[in-house]
Amino acid sequence: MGAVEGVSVLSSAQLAGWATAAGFDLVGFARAEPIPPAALTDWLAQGHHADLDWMQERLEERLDPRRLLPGARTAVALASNYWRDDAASPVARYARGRDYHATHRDRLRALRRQLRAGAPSVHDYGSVDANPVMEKVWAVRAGLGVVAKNGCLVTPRFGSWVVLAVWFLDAEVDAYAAPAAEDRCGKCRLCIDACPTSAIVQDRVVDARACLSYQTIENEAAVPGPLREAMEEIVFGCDVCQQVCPLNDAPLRAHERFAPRALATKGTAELAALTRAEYDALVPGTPLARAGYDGLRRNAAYALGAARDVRARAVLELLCGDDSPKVREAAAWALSRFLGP
Ligand code: B12
Ligand code: SF4
Ligand code: SF4
Repeated sequence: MGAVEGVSVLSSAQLAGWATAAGFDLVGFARAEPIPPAALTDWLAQGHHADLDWMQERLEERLDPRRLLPGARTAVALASNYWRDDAASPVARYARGRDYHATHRDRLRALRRQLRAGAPSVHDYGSVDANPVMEKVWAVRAGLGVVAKNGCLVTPRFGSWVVLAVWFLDAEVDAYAAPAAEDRCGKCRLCIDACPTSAIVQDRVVDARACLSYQTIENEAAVPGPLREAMEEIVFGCDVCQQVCPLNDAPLRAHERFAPRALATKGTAELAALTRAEYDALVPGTPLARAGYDGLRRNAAYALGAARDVRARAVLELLCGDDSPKVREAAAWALSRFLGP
């Protein structure tokens, strides 16, 4: 560690070594300079955040890391590949294994331990998803990849099959990345055309209100009619715009932590028929907990209705008498798809 005008200067090679040892697949460094507000404020002004009200809060912190960590100088962008060649599932790939929030928090803790030992005067702030941090922007600035038309960060090595974390430091590093300025999509628009709900409203801009990821993970209210009709084989999260992407051609197999848990190996009808005891036994440690028992079965009922899967008639009839109003409503709607109103 060195120092210039009272500010510590850390070795980027050493930090990268710590990040790799902690389990991250990609690491890059950007100067922690403020983010121009227009893209975020326009997105919010259009209502693209749906009812994710926390996206509207703490905007100053979201756009300027020095509000989160006084004197922040460096953003360390970190990514983990989660792609594995597992069987098809109605659960999005990122959510099949151990919850990545827990994995990334463990990895950030390991980094912080190294920092405390190696550079005790340096302060830090770590973000995994839920913090007021624009993680894709930092990943681009730190040279990990570019934001593609599907709105995802796409990296040269793992395509877009990565989840992110950001670690701010009030120290400088000896080498910063030049952000990749290139557009990797060119004339391609496969993701825009394949999106089952036209949620990619312009290049790189996703309207959460129409996105099945939002609808299946975040929306506790009833999913609007035309959107449920698009939920065939989609129960938790959506990968369609990543699945069709040619930049995702040759991903590498991810760490064992991302291996599918038992809950994510179940089919749609099995998820609809889950008992509370099975759910309670299988859900801990997985991202599926976010939907809750009723939310997961509601989504599965929608997906069976979207597919007009007559084999699921018995389970749907059972769900019509469920304690949860939203499960009952989804099951009745699904049955009406092949039995009539
Ligand atoms: C809100 C949110 C959502 C919303 C909105 C999605 C969205 N695209 O914004 C919903 C619920 C729909 C969602 C869905 C998903 N999400 Co999400 N989500 C977030 C969250 C919390 C904030 C994103 C945000 O700030 N959006 C607001 C917009 C305005 O910001 P932005 O997209 O970053 O846009 C900036 C840049 O892209 C850039 N930009 C925009 N347009 C252009 C154009 C050009 C030319 C350039 C140069 C730059 C540029 O400027 C913008 C603002 O400065 C982040 C975690 C975090 N804290 O960052 C995860 C995050 C983006 N999600 C993630 C994932 C994995 C998903 C899903 C794949 C999950 C799934 N399988 O169901 C889907 C993908 C949907 C999609 N196609 O984008 C990962 C993305 C990993 C990756 N490789 O990109 C993140 C980073 C979480 C994490 N820690 O890993 N998500
Ligand atoms: S995650 Fe699904 S619904 Fe959302 S933009 Fe991508 S393809 Fe469309
Ligand atoms: S499918 Fe085509 S347009 Fe969409 S992100 Fe991939 S390369 Fe870009």
